[in-house]
Amino acid sequence: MSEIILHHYAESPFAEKTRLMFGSKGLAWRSVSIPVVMPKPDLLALTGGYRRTPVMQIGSDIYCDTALIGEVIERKVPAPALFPPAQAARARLAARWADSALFSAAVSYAMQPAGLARLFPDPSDVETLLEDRKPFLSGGSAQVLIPPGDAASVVIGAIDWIETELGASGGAFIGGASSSILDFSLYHGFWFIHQSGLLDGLLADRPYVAAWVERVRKIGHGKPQDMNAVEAIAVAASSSPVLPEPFDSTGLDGLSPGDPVTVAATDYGVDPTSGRLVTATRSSVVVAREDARAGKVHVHFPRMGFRISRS
Ligand SMILES: N[C@@H](CCC(=O)N[C@@H](CS)C(=O)NCC(=O)O)C(=O)O
Repeated sequence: MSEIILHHYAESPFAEKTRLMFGSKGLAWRSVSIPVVMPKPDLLALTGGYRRTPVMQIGSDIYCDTALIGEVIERKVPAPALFPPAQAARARLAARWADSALFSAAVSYAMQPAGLARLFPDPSDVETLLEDRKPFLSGGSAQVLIPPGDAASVVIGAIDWIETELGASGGAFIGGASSSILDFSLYHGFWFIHQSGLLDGLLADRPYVAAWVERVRKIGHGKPQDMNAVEAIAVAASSSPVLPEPFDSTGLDGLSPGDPVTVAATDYGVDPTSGRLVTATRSSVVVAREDARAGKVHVHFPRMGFRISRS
């Protein structure tokens, strides 16, 4: 099996979610550092347009979005389960809320003046970041940054839910004795607030959440080893994509394999990837594209949260 390569940057909450998912499964993986802001020419050589963080590569298969990355590594290493079958719906539903509403609230909370000073000691970095993320505030269906009061309500509410549940269940993790997607999706927003120096104040009288944060942190990142982007692109160029899963036309409005399509996120960071439809299942879609440096790559996206359009 080709190695798992993660394209990410240290400060990204969704990358931290993924690093912990890898850690929970004890994975060995290669770590490619990508820029925090555009341009990201090496990443786009692989994705063809998708710019969000992180992206997972296995050979010449490129997996976008952490919801899909979780499902793919679950198939490779089923235990311990990220998605325990008996919690299949509730775990994914709660993770989806955490990855959208709680993530936006956590980032907005952390970026209040006291947090910004800690996150970005150089104020010009804040300006660069906000300029880069401007398109995230329009064009899609969701805005990442929300007003501070709204953000505080969501963050504090979520902390109180977790405190009550862990106190009542006596579980080490949200779903019970083992970690699952619920822990990783709920945790990464708090991790970002922690980076801003503002988490301790929120958890002063929330002992169960404080202990859980520490437990999740200790899961660690598995076994990462650095790789540079040029090497990763060479891996793609010398590999062939895996055999596609059977095509399921459900909800595809007459599209067939081979048709030219674009696939783009619907919430924010909506930059499209163009190519030929390779296959679609009820849960994922795969687009083939040629890149001058990476050669023929298959780019995989989840169906939920992404729009497939004929081009
Ligand atoms: N739904 C996506 C969200 C990813 C996301 O929003 N990542 C942030 C970083 S934590 C991002 O892409 N920011 C812009 C960038 O890195 O270019 C996922 O689960 O992967």
